[in-house]
Amino acid sequence: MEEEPLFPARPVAVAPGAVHVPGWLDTAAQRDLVRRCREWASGPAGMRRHRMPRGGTMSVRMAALGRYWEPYRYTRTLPDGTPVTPFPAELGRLARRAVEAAYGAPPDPADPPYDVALVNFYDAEARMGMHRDADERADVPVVSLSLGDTCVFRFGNTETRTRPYTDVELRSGDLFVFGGPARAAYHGVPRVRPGTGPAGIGLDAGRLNITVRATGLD
Ligand SMILES: O=C(O)CCC(=O)C(=O)O
Repeated sequence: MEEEPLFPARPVAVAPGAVHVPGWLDTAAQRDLVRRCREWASGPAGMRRHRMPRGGTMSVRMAALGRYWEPYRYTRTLPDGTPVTPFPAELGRLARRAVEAAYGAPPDPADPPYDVALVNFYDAEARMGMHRDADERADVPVVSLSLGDTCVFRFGNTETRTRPYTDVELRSGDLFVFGGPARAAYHGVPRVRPGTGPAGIGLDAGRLNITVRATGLD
């Protein structure tokens, strides 16, 4: 029998506007998302290791939904003109529920809609450096879902890539939302803990992260 948390954890405020909701997705929801990630990863914009403008290649593999993303811009198509997999309506619905779970209130209906998602895959060596999600025009909370191996998620401040920051262990099924005063905070993933993912979600190794965002672009 699969183990579900008896008392689902409550939201934990990491910083003003930044909320961690441990164990938000149950096993069935995680399994469903892993299956969908596989489909999205086989689409035209996934799974790529992007080159950084200053040289170097990201260790994380990424798939883009809704719009193509490469450091540091969104485009409607891939560089060769191939259309990107459309943004799945189910992710928009999930993101709105996530905001409500984190903040205790539904998103502002006047906000631009969620319209893009990045699916990140981390193997045991992959990392993500401290950065801000700054390519969106809309000031709408970012919704981040974790699947598979646990990682250390570093959530910092809006001024510098360095301290002060808080290290949070994100486990499979966890939700992290950052908006308002935390929307422009630096964040990154300095470490993944290989072999810590749960059985039964269809991911034998590695970590998947889905971030859902509203670009506010036309
Ligand atoms: O993998 C994560 O938890 C963070 C991903 C992230 O920071 C991003 O996609 O911008």
